[in-house]
Amino acid sequence: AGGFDTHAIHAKWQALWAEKDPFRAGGDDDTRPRKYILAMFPYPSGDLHMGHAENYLYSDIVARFWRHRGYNVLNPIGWDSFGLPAENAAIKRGVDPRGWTYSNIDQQKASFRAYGVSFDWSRVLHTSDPEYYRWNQWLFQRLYERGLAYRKESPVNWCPNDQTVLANEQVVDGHCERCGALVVKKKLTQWYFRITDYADRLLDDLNQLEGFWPQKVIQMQRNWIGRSVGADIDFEIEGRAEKVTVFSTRPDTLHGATFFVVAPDSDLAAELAAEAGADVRLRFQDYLERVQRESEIERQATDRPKTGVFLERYAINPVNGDRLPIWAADYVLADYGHGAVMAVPAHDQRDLDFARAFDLRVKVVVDTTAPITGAIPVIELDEDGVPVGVDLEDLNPARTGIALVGEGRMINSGPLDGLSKRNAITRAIEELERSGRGRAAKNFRLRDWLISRQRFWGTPIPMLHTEDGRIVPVPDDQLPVRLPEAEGLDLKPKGASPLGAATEWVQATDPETGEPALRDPDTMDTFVDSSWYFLRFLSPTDASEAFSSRAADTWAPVDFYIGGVEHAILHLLYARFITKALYDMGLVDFTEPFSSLINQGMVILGGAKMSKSKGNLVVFQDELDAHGADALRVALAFAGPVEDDKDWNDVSTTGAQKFLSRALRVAQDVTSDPAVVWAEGDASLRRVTHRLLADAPSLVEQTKFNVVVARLMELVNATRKAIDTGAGPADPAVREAAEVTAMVLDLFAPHTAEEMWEILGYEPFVGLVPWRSADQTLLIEETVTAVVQVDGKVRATLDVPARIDEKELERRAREDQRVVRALGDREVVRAVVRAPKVVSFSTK
Ligand code: ANZ
Repeated sequence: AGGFDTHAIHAKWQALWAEKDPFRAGGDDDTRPRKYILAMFPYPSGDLHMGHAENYLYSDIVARFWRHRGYNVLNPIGWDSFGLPAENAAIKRGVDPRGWTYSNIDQQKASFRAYGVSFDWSRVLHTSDPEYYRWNQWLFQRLYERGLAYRKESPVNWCPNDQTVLANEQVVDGHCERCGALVVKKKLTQWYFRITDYADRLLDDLNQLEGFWPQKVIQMQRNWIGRSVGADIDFEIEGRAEKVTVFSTRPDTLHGATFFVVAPDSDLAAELAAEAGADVRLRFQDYLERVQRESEIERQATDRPKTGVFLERYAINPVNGDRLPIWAADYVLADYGHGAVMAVPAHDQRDLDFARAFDLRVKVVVDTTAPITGAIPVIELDEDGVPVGVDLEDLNPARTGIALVGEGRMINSGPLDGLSKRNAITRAIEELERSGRGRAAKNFRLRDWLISRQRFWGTPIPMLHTEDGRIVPVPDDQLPVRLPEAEGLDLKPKGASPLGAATEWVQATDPETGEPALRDPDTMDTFVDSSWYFLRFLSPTDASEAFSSRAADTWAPVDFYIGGVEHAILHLLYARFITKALYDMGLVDFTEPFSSLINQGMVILGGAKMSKSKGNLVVFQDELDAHGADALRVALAFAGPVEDDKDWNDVSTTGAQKFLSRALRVAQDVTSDPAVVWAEGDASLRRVTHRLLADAPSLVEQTKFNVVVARLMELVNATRKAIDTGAGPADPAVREAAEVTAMVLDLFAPHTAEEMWEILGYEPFVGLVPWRSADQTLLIEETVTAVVQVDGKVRATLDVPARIDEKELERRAREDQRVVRALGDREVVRAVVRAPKVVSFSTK
């Protein structure tokens, strides 16, 4: 377009970048300050798509910016190359997942180069390389030594169709995300990482990230970790020797407990049912089978009818000796707290719904009509502080169906009577501890991280199972435990890892006794791979350690991290956990891996998510071919704020192309040589140039990339005008504007920027040129005199900035006292505003 061979310009600079590798990070002797810029590494599922185009554009803008600012920038790239899609593709085609994976990686590498991304190509890593996953195994051993990796039997999500374990996030509304089959719970022995040991720190340290991470992500992590404080309370069970403990956030309501509920899928429920009568056992079995088909989400839904089975057993309320009937009901979860609750229907909605469904007793112990100082009363109070026209009986939950969850004063609670809810909680815990019937406790929603997968394409778990049933780690000097060839293995999911059938591979030797042992056939969740990859980039080829602690001290944590909000919880939480574990091992000197985080929006089309199946996919490679990388980059950067979704209908590649041609023509039209004296240039064009130099840094740091592009367009237009109708092509200000355009345009359109830089008479690379500092004297606002007329008569003059907009000028005119007087009480029916010179008001 516009007489330039876009394709040739792109090819030329890509070849030169490949040859000279100008964007490598500086080494140890580099004294510049450092910035570690990272975009979440891609999964090689095919070629790059528009989501990648956006993500890596933004990180590239930031990386290029800091290079111009004089920083030693690390902007690496690697591939998250283990995982299911490769395995599924391999199963479908009967081939090795390796081939599929690495050919996609090659394609993505070529596409990144074609997109002009300034990566440090000397640090490429692939998590599926033994040189990488060896260190996953090393990490596993370090966690195992500290008791942070362990095996346990517990109920896991099981897809009966795919014959495999699913992570919680792979279960959608109770069904398998991939095949749609109803997911069931199955008890399996699996490896876990003890992330719950870090729950408090993972929660508390979020405070440090306030203002640097999106608030939404911080909140999602807080909810996911879900800390609750309260008490553990021990209950006697009639006919049973051991007590049963429940967790409650409301120990103040213990006097209001009227029944007791156990999770149907808990060991306790099975034990209690086993000792009950035959018909109870039968009903319980039926119920349990039904419950096992439900997902956790369904079970926690508040709007579904309550179900349960009375086990014909009783718990004893420790404070008043009441006999509490024990029910098994699905709204109590087996793996939260202790899998059992004391039910207080008057003050807990779920308990109340259940009590009303099965006609159980409701006992109010908090008078929510009683005024509490400091709390906002829900009820209108009269002068004496007594609620107007409300009687506690009016609020009786048994009749209204509404639990009394608010503030109030304790009643029917013996020694707690009269206390506020908060004081009563404290007192209740003191009392429980004193009498040995309970203690302060806290609980987390967070579960330990199940990392075993019955898959082929992942990191083998480096553990051995001996004939006498011991579990022995593979010693460090025998790592990596390499994956065998896929050839000859049936990768189809069948309930057990395909590696178990690799007869030669599974045979190993117990390093302690020399006896035969079997390898653990499972592989690790690929989130293990991505939990520490940002550290591997610091010494990616080091064969002696996972990462260099010294390099970590100098480069990490990551200064700027960008990726999709779909990683708001899992990846980011796991990376935070592993970072803290490494800190405790003395291997890194920081506790948070990512100092700042940005979630980019999605590229959508016509308001909808793009997908192959919907047939609304805009193909990255097609756009590159049609418009060139620079036009695509500029169009995406210009389409809107980073965090917003961008509708492809608003992404104008042709507009971007025209802008880039205009910029190139400006460079071509410059007739002065590089030796000009800037100060002799046209002042009004220089002002535009220097305002951009002054404003762009903070705009980039606030990721307002679209605004910077708009300002570049403004500068190119101003330069064009100066060449054609103003100072002329030989004016130093024109050269200066063109040079600054090239330097700033490098963030967005690096090929075009390099081309301009060359046209302007310089050696490559504009990508490495230091940012010019803005001349402060040019930033002082130019003022002009505006005239204000009322009904044709000049009533006032105002000194205003030359760049004032019409709205602001009108506002100032209306506020001027002389104008106010001239208008009197007459009404303005028409205002004509010509910024910055004239405002004319007409009255009736
Ligand atoms: C008595 C009580 C009275 C409760 C009251 C609440 C209000 P969070 O905040 O989510 O931690 N609970 C305990 N274990 C449970 C389980 N395994 N499945 C389902 N519910 C369980 O919730 C803690 C509260 O949830 C606990 O406090 C318990 O009910 C219930 F007016 O105890 B509460």
